Amino acid sequence: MRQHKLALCKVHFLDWVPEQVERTIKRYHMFTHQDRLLVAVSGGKDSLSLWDILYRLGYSAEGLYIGLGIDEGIDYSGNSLSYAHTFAEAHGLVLHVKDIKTEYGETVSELTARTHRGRYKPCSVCGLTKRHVMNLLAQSQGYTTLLTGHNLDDEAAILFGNTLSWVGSYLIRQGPVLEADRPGFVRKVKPLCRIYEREMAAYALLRSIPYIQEECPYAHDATSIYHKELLNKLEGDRPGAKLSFYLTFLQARRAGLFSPTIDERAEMVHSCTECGQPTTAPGLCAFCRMFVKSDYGQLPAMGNES
Ligand code: Q46
Ligand code: ZN
Repeated sequence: MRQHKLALCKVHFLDWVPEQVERTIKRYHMFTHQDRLLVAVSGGKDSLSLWDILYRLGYSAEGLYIGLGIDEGIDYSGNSLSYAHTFAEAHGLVLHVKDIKTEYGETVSELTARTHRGRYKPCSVCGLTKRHVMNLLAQSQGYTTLLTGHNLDDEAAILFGNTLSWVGSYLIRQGPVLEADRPGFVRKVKPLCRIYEREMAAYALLRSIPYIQEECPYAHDATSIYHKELLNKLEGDRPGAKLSFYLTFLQARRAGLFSPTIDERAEMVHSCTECGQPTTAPGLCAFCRMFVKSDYGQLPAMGNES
């Protein structure tokens, strides 16, 4: 690991990763052993490894798998669900499964094609759907904290995208912890935010965690992949650049470099008239609006929100 000037054998690497995650959990006051934790599990290496690390650290965490119905010839969603199931069963852990088609009548692919006449990319529709379902389940079942498997590469790419266009409202909210500072929102945390993607891949491999290797068929369209490639070039020349980019941003944010606008400070939170979830605009939330067939109004710009 050139970025840490550190070389470890398998045994020590498999101890090092959970130690680093535990330090991150404590450093950012993410949660304690008394919290009710819900991990968003996609069947990929990051979320399954996160669940594994929590298990090894003695935290009790349940999983949530969201069936998005992404099936572009490879049954991506079906395959990823079976990896999530396999892991949960092997460790005796509870996995909640929410299927979008069953619950709402359409898959993410169908929704993308229908709503907004295909003007939005599947990732925008998917992101909105996942955030809605995660918050709804976590809140309705009394979980205190929602955990996602975003790693350092994910966070640096999101930060890079938001910095390129200086999206202040996202920059101010990006970080290891998103507090439940508005009614109806569950606290969200990212315990892997300081671990490189390569390190997570090595962890999953060395722990022999079976996970879905294929990329989501829509991933090639995601701008974040391009940003990751750019950052990888930088990291190749300057090991540690990604970590430093992310950590110095957090420092700047803590120092008050970004502050909410007057409009954002005055922003009210309403309850969606359909699902009861929080929304900043009165009436339907963005998710429920997406399902209303006659409404082709603006979706919020969601691509870079994590
Ligand atoms: S699952 Fe969904 Fe990702 Fe696929 S459609 Fe895009 S956002 S790439 S993490
Ligand atoms: Zn709603």
